Amino acid sequence: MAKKDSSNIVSLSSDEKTENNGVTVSKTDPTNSGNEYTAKNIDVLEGLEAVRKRPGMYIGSTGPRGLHHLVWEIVDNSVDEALAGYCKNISLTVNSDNSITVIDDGRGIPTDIVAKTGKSGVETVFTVLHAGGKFGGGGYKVSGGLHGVGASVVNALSSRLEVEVYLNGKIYKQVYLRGKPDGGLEVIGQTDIKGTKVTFWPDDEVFFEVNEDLEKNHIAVEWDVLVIRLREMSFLNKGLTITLTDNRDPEGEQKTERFCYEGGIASYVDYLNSTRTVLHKPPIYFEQKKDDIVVECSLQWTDLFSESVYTFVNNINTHDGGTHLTGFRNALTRVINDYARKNNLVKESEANFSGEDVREGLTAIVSVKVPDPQFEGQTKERLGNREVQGITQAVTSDRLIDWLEINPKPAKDIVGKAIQARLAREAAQKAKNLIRRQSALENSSLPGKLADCSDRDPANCEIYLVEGDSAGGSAKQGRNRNFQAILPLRGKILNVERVQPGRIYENTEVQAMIQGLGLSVKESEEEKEAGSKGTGLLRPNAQNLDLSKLRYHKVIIMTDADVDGSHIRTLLLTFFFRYARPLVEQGYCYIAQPPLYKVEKGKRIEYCYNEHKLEAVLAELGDKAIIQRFKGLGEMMPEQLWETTMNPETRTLKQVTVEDASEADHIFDLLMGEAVGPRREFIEKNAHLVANLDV
Ligand code: TSJ
Repeated sequence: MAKKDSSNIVSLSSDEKTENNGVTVSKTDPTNSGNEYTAKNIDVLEGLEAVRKRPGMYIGSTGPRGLHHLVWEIVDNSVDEALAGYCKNISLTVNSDNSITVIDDGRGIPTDIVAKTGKSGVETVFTVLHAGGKFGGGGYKVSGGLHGVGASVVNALSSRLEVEVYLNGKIYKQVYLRGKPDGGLEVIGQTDIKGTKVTFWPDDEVFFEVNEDLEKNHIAVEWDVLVIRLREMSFLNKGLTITLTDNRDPEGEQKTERFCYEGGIASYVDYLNSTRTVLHKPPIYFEQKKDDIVVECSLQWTDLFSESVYTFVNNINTHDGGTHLTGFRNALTRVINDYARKNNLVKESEANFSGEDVREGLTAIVSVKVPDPQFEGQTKERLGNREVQGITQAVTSDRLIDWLEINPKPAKDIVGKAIQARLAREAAQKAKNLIRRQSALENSSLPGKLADCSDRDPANCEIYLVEGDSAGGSAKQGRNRNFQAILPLRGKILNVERVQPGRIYENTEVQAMIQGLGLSVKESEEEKEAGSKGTGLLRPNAQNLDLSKLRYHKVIIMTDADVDGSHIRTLLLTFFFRYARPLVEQGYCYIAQPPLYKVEKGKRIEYCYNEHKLEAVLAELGDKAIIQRFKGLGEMMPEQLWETTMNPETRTLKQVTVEDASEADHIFDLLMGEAVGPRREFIEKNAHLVANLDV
């Protein structure tokens, strides 16, 4: 795989070194002249200046998500090294001063001079935009979405960065301050290990959050975010050990977790299905290489009604699927239909299973390694490489045919599940047609619980989806009825995973949302192909939502700022993600931010949206101040609710992105993969993941 490309690297002995504008260059390199170095040096500085000027362009945001992005940018380099087969252990430590250290036992970043830049490999990686992995070439690089912008971006956005390389028996070290070398790459000692260690201090000038009073708050990486992604990375890289340590506890207590899964993505499927009833054990697993493309899949059917299929390219989650997913799905549909017919499990007169029929209850991971991945779509989360489709399809077909042959008992159960799914689909279609007819009669019927607004122009209008009747009451009184509608949802909306797709419409809360929002359905491509006449079923991953009759251009989820509230928010986001994704994609979905506390002293009233702010306010107002904690929206006076959460002049709204909704869906899956007790705990621990959407 990644071989050293000697044409790019000129080894350098000390007597051949010369300095040029602070850049160490090689005299022996015939392709470079002094002037060129100067020009290149300026280029480089401009590059890193540009990163500091517009960090968002490179890492998406300067909030929590951008901060975590820095971590992944560094970790990805070590994972690449593991992907190339040279690294077995990665450790990530969050230090007490909020700096982050990543260590791997790979080959070590090359220290030789790179001809094109005239700098050491190390300095090139940290100071030249997009220089990562320029040596060697080949191999499978992480380079999707915002990933792969390079270590130089992390360097530019860190107040300080230290790198140590353990190579050739020596310890090399270099330090950078806000992206600029603070001295050269120096040998500081001897060693008999190999690897790379990087510590960086994310720049406080760049990363912060602004609170409601426009004050800057420091932000820090979050344990749970790191755990979820690092666990996923070790699932995706069979046998790779990743250790996470957090040394930030003020009492000095160290938190640490180690991830290593010999079963790779089969362990991932086991994990996701740990509380589900499965149709066969262990999960199906295969890995095969064809024309430089590695296809690795694991799949297991459960008795659930939904499908949970996650796809990855070079360890990156491709939320929008792509050619690998299409190939995988095609293989599945064909092979299972063929198998069912060959073994007389379906009658000749019966129609084929649809793709959705065979995927009902399926949990699967599809992970491909592609040398030059092309990412498409709005969020660059869909794989575009055409060649991957046929290869994934061929590999999946071959291996699935073999598995079904060797495992006739579970094979029969899987076909049985598809038969049930098809029956349910046909029954649901009848029910749906009934609803159609009803709504055709009552046409503009709106749910009884909806308190509508008077304005009829959707562009001006907002609807609040509110948890519970008491909060609904406060919201109805507090709102501006000209343009704000309130839809109270009673209790928890159903768990869309445990319900047959067609039957979600039987849930009154879901019906109320669909009718209230004015959602309708276009015929899906799959239904068109199947030749069915407008079944109009909203299906998982549906792109067939018709938003032309959407009644409000802001759909605002307003739930309590507690654990149950965040659970309901997760459920709603999961519902939107699976059944109404265009609503999120087109930016119509928002989350309201109700305050947690009210502090009063004399005439002065302050609302606090988090504990930090509460502490600051209490410190300022002293102990004469009075602490009211809002346990729920229903406890707030209508005027308070208006002032803090609903008034466009004073409120904060967070717009939900597809990524957020997808994350909620994924977290939801993880929640359901846990046992009941731990699941509850997990929801509590991760409530903030959904709460702190970073826009
Ligand atoms: F880039 C970085 F600074 F962010 C970083 C890189 C951070 C960390 C923690 C590790 C790494 C890193 C890089 N680990 N391992 C490597 N390997 C290489 O850069 C490397 C080594 C040898 C060859 C070769 O072709 O001989 C090629 C590469 C890419």
